[in-house]
Amino acid sequence: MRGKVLTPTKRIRRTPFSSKVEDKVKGVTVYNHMILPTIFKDAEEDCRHLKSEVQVWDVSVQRQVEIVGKDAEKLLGILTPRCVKNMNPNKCLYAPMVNQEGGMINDPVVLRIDEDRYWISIADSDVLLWVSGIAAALKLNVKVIEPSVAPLAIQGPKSRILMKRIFGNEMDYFSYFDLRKLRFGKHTLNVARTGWSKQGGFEIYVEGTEYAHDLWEELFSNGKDLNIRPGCPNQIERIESGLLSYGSDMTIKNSPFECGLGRFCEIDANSTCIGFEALENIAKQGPSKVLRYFDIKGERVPFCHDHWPIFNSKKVGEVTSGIFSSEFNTNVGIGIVEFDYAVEGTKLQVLIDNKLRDAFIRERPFNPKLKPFM
Ligand code: THG
Repeated sequence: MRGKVLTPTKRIRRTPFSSKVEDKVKGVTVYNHMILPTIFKDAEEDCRHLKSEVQVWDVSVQRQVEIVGKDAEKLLGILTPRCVKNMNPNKCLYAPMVNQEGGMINDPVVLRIDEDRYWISIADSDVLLWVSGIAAALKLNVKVIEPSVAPLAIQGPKSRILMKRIFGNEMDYFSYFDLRKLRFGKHTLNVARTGWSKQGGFEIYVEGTEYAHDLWEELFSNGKDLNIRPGCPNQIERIESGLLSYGSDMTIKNSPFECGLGRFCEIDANSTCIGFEALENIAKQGPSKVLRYFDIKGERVPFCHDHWPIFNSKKVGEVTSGIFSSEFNTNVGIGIVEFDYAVEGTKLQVLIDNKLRDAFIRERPFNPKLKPFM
């Protein structure tokens, strides 16, 4: 499939920013039935730039599933094992969603936009249908819709300097995952200190199309001396930083405990969630396999479009994401491995293109910390 043309259809949705980026992108993928840029110059150059400057990402594919109405909090408590009671409207929550067997449905960020109004900022699976189905079956007093919201991520060490030029000194007082309402002309925007990189940054939830291009132009005209560029989530940076990709690093077959999201399952505080009994059982027994990071030796690994089996005489797991990192001068990976082999430093073999390579387990990602702003 590589190098082939993606035939545009109505089902592959463009974004409010497609016209701004389509002349500059070298690669795109489809995520939530919508176009997501993947490469601008090349993955390595995009990564270097992200780590030293500021980028604006069209992450419209991070669709919002809006729950609004009297039973909104109740429904949210059914949808995630995270405790969402009296949720702080000034804080985003990373909140795994699971099915009745405890299998991952999605790993979204949740925002409380108003008293009875929440946005579930989803990864790539059809959450709108899942949530609508549950609301309908339980006859809850809510509306479930996909509003016209297109997140723009401003990422990189210079992102705060840029945001201050547009939104003022308030940007100095944003902690990680804070959510605020900021003014842009006559508009009120939801802005959070989040984003799918660990280089520092913000996400602006652009509503409708009225001011989308003005905001884009404002960012780029204020960012000239900061070497601003359009960008996109970068595979090298996100694997180094241990940020998980739903559909790649985990699927509906994995429990949150298997994919390192056990700490977001507050089953002692929320017994109303779908999958509660399953999660209680898995928590009691402990998962039989767990997510780990990998240092894969040898030459640069090829593109990992599926997964690579992991062996210790027999098969003991799978690497689900892997790429060469020039910062760490090795191949970095994410995968799921049987518990007995998951200890820091354990040497295993990974099968890539019919050749076994040595790989070492890491319990922490290569870049374990959020990088400070410049
Ligand atoms: N931002 C928003 N929506 C999103 C994403 C995002 N939707 C799709 C996808 N990304 C959802 N998945 C993730 C995965 C990881 C994180 C956020 C969304 C993340 N994790 C941090 C980590 O793992 O270190 C922090 C988690 C925490 O400690 O709370 O940021 O990026 N709007």
